[in-house]
Amino acid sequence: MGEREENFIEWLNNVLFTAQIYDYRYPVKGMGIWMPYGYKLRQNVINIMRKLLDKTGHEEVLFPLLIPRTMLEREATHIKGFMGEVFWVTRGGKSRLDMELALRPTSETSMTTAFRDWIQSWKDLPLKVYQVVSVFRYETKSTRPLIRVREISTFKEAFTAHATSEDAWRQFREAISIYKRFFNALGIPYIISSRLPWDRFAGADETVTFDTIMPDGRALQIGSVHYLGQRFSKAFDAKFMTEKGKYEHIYQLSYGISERVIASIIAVHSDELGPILPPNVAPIQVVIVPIPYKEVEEAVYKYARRIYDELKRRRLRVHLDDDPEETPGSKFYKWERRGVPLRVEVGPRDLENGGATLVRRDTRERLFVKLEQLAEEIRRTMRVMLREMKERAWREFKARLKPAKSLEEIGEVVKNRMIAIVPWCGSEECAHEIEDLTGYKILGKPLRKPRKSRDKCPVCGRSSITILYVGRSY
Ligand code: 5CA
Ligand code: ZN
Repeated sequence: MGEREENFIEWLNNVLFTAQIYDYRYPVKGMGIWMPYGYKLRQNVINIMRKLLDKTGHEEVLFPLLIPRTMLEREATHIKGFMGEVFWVTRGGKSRLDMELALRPTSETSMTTAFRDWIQSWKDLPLKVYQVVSVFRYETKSTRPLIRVREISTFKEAFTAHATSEDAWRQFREAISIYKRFFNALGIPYIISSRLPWDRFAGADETVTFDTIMPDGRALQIGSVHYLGQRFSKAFDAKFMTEKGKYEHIYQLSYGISERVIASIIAVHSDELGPILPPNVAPIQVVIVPIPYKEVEEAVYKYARRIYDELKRRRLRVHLDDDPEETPGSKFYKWERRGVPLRVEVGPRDLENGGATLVRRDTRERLFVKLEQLAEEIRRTMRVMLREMKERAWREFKARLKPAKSLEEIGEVVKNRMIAIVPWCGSEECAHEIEDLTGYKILGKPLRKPRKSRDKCPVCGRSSITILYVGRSY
């Protein structure tokens, strides 16, 4: 067991800084800085999401950060859930504000306000928008870099409005499918579960979440989809005219992800040295390291530069590290720790043979490739690598899901850094008992239809109709 499993948050914090992704030393609790390399990674990840959303008819918007108190408090369940987490702006210069302004903790209230003004008739529906913004939550649980921040600076939140509940539920399934494609593209394994009623988003009738598992065995919620129904539209009086000329309240959803996705990429694709960035989002896909020898130094550098130009021309994200002051060995180490998926070594032998040596960050496999085939071979290797990284991540993930038949077994499974799969009779009391007696958290139940099985609920002994995922979580 290494640092990654034993002391994951420490490890993550160090790796984020060493790889020059994220600097978590900013002197406000729960707020960190995206460094240039990390910002590029973040941008590449967001762009995958943007493409998926744009392709499915979502449009990007940008709302004000501040929400007037009355607007935020308009839907009762919502504000009840968020009240303790809101940052307030109470002054402007020297004067007290008449109306206090909240730093948005989420945007259901401002979105519904705009929807009321934008939507007149059924012809305006469905409406699907999203934004990528900062939201602020005065988190009271311990803050962690990327994983639990107070300024969530990479919050992608989507909001949709529908004429019927059927259409809203169809959208619910579409949102889940978009997130599946998103996490699959990044090779992040997940379980999808329906949250139990007391664990839903404040103001939602149903919450489905995506959870992955960190190296220390704790679950991390990396995305959620909420069915809001007409709760907000009724509170805000957001109506539309139906085809028959009647007025009805719109049906709504919201769904979101955050920088937890970046933390997960690093956590699931890494070794003791640090991250192994998936080639499709890596800011640098290939680093070229010349290995100069006496006499042929100039020729090697020139050849490396030629390879750089060629790969650049072929639209690869490539970096040439030709600093003569640093040894190749030290460069290898440096770029490995920054997670660059591929390295091209160029030495006198490669020069002689008219090629270069390609090295994978994950398996360290080496391959000599002729110059004419280099760009093509890099692309092929990146595809293979992504597939194998994904398979490895899923294998490790599945090994951490383990059935547990009794409360004692739940304890053992979770202590061994795994998530327990527990048969459940369906009674909410039994679910509460499981949480109270084990001290662990129920992540949720699978989406599939309940079905009687031979397994027994560990609390009441009745037949189970579904299962619960139980573990530690962030
Ligand atoms: N309005 C809805 C949909 S965007 C919403 O706010 N849902 S949420 O509260 O579940 O947040 C969406 C996702 O943001 C969560 O699934 C989780 O992955 C992430 N998230 C929530 N709080 C934090 C936090 N403090 N730091 C980092 N990520 C967070
Ligand atoms: Zn039971």
